[in-house]
Amino acid sequence: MDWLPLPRSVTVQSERYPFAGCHAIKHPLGWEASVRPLRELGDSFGGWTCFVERDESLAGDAYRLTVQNGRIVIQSGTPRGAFYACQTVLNAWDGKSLPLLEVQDEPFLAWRGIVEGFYGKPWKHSARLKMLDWMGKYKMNLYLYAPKDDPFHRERWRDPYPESEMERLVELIQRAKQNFIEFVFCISPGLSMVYSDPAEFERLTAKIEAVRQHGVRTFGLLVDDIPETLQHEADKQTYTSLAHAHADLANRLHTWLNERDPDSWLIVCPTFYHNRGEPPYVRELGERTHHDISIMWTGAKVVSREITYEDAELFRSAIRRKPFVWDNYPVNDYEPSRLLMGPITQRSAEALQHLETLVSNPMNQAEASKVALGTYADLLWNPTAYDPQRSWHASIRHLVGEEAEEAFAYFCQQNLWSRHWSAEPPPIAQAIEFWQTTGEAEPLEQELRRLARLPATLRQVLHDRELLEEIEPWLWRLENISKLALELLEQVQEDALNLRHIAEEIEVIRNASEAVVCDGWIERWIRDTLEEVRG
Ligand code: LTM
Repeated sequence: MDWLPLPRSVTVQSERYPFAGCHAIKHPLGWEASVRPLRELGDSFGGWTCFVERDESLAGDAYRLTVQNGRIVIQSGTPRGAFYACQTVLNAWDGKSLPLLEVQDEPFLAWRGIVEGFYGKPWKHSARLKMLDWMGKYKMNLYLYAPKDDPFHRERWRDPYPESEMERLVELIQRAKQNFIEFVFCISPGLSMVYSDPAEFERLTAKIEAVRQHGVRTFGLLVDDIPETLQHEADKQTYTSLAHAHADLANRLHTWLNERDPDSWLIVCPTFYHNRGEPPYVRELGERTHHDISIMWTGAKVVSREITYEDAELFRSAIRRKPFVWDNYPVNDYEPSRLLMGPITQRSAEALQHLETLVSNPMNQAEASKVALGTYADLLWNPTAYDPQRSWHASIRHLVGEEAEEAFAYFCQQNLWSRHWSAEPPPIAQAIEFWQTTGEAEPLEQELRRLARLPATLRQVLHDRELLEEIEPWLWRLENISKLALELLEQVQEDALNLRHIAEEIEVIRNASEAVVCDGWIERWIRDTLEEVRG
C-alpha cells in the first residue's frame, strides 16, 4: 500500500471490493465539510454507505477507520479528524476498489505545514490554491503566508492590500478552511517600524484587522533579516534593547488579538533565529514575551542539516517554551540554480518531541517542492516509522503517478545536492572516476546516454504541466550538457578532437541556463578533459 503519510497503526487485508463512492454518507450535524473528499467521488450504485460518528475520547485530529465490504465507519473527536479519515480512504483506493482496513491514527505533531517564506518570485495564486488542496490531502494543517517579495508583507507593510490582492487572499483563506488548514497571515514590519510609536502600532493592527475580518485568527509577526540593533532615536529612548522592543510589540499585539478573539494565536520569528540559545537577545525575548506566544527557530543554523534534540532543548530553555521550527528545506532562494529534490532527513522523533511544531520553507517552484513536502507530511505525522527512502518514493509516486515514477525519480536523483544535503555523489561521478582510472569509456557513455534521453522521456510522461514548466531549465541543461559530453567523449575515443567547438558550445550552454544538474559533475568533467587534452 502506498501510504502518504503512513498511518500510526493499520491492518490491511488482501481482499479488495469494488468501490466508486458512497450512495449514502451519514455524519454528525455540521460535519458536512469533513466528508467532502468522499462526496466528490459522486454517488455510487455499489451500495456503499459511510457512517461518521463523533467520539469525544479521540483527541485532536485522531480517528478510527474501519472499511468493511460496502461499509465505511469513521470515528473521530473533531471534524478535521473525520476529514483525515476520508483522505485515508482515498489513499487506499486505487480508483476501482478498496481493501478491508482497520486504522487507528493520530498525528505525532499537532501542527504540520508550510511557511511560504522565501525570497524571490512568490508562488502564483493558482499554485497556492493547488498547494492548499494538496496539503489537505496529505494531512498538513498549517500554512503561513509570508512571501518576502510580496511588497505588502514586508517593504510596504503599512499599506493596505489593493482590492484585487485582498480578494485573492480571501480566496486562499477560504480554500485553507475547506481543507481544515489554519491560515496564518504574517507581516514583516521590522525594516522600518518605529516600535515605540503608537501610530505605527495602529497601522500594524489596521493591516491585521483587514485580514482578521475574513475569519483569520492566527498571525505571524516576523522580524527576521533586519538590522540587529535599534534604528530609531525614539526606540533607543524607550527600550533597553532590540529584544525589549520586540517583546513589547509582540505582547501588545497579543493583547490586542486576544481582546478581539480569545482563540487567537500569535507566532513571532525573532531576529536571532538560528542558534543554540546563546545570544542575550534570545534569552531576553523568552523572558519578556507572554508565554502563549510562539517563538520560531530555524535550528542551530539558518539552513540546518540536522535538528537535534540537544539543540532544541538549549533553545527551548532560552525561550522558555518549545520552539516553533521554521525549517529551511527544500528552500532554494539562496541557491536558485539548484532544485532540492531529496527527502527531509535528520529530524528524529526524539527531536520533534521537543518542538511545538515544524513548518517547511519550500522552493520558489511549488510543484517540484512537493517531493520534499510529501516526505515532511509523512515525517511529521508518524516520525517513529519514518524511512526517508520509502517516503521519498511514495512522495514521487503520489506526485507523478506510476507511469512517470522511474524517470522522475532518476531526475530527482540528479538534483539533490545543497547546503542542506550531502548525499553520495550522483551516478555519473562513479562512471567519470572509472573512466579516469581505467580509461574504460563504456559506463560513462551509457550513463551520459541515459541522462541525455531523460528530459525527452519526462516531457512525454509527466502530465503535471506546472511541474514540467518549473523543471524545464534543469531538463534543458541536463539534455544539452550530456549531449555535449557525449560529443567530447566520442572525439576523445576517435582521436578527432575539435576543442574549439566544445569550448564554444559549453559557453552557449552556460549563457543560456544557470541551472545546476548532477552537482556540476558533467561540466567539471568537460572542463578537466579540455584542459588535459590541451596539455
Ligand atoms: O529563515 C528565515 C527565518 N528567514 C530567511 C528566509 O526567508 C529564507 O528563505 C531562508 C533561506 O534563504 N533564510 C532566511 O534567513
